[in-house]
Amino acid sequence: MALIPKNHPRAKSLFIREKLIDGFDDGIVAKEGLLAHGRGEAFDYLLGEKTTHIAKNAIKAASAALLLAKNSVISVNGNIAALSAKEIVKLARIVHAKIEVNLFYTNDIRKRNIVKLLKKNGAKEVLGLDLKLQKRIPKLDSARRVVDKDGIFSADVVLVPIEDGDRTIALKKFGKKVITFDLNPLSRTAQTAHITIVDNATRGMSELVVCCSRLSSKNETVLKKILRGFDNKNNLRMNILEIKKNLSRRASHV
Ligand code: PTJ
Repeated sequence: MALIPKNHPRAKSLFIREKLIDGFDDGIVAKEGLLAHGRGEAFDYLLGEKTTHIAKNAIKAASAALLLAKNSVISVNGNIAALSAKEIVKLARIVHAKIEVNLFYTNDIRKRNIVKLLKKNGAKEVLGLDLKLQKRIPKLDSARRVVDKDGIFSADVVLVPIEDGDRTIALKKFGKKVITFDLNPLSRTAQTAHITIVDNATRGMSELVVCCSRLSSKNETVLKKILRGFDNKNNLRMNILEIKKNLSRRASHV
């Protein structure tokens, strides 16, 4: 791990970056995952590197959707495993979700490393390795089409953090409710998902765990009301305007 002084003005962002690099060295993160993180970092910078009230509202809606789900699945790729393994396991426990490893740059060794990491963090069962249970998501060409029969294939709600656009579209067409973390409100994933949490997944996953735990005592009527009150188009619009507002403020202080 590189030596990062705690008082460095960008220390938090640099620590997150180190997690990804360690994840790459440990065979968890794909090389392309480092580039994907860089793209996310740029948007995080423009959003002020904090969980905005807009993101908090999306997190509330995502919590309601996860708590109302009958068969929810958290889809895990290399990046989210390296950033939030502990939170994935906590979240799965609170909302009774299954955990499935599903990679864009598919690689059996990396899959097994991710499963090991999740189990080290307390996961009892992780789907995605059993060849006998493999099924295909229709209308999807990437390796991500191969999913577990008892996991993503039969899920009603799927959380797909740090995702590529194709699968979100295919999952939605296949009738799944899709929740994502994507720092880029303009990406295809962000624009396609039912609920887009525009926040750094590292921060947002912790918030989601807290929010799910808080709302877990609420009844169906309350949760459904929260969900009905959420509009993803408006959510994305507000995030884009937040970036515009931040840029305007900076422009007037150059
Ligand atoms: O581990 P694999 O093989 O499944 O590969 C995972 C990656 C991330 C490489 C793959 O899914 C990919 O190429 O994704 P994309 O198409 O680059 O999309 C990633 C999206 O997530 C982009 O819109 C980024 O801005 C966003 N993003 C990156 N890091 C974060 C993020 N969003 C939230 N939190 C982050 N930390």
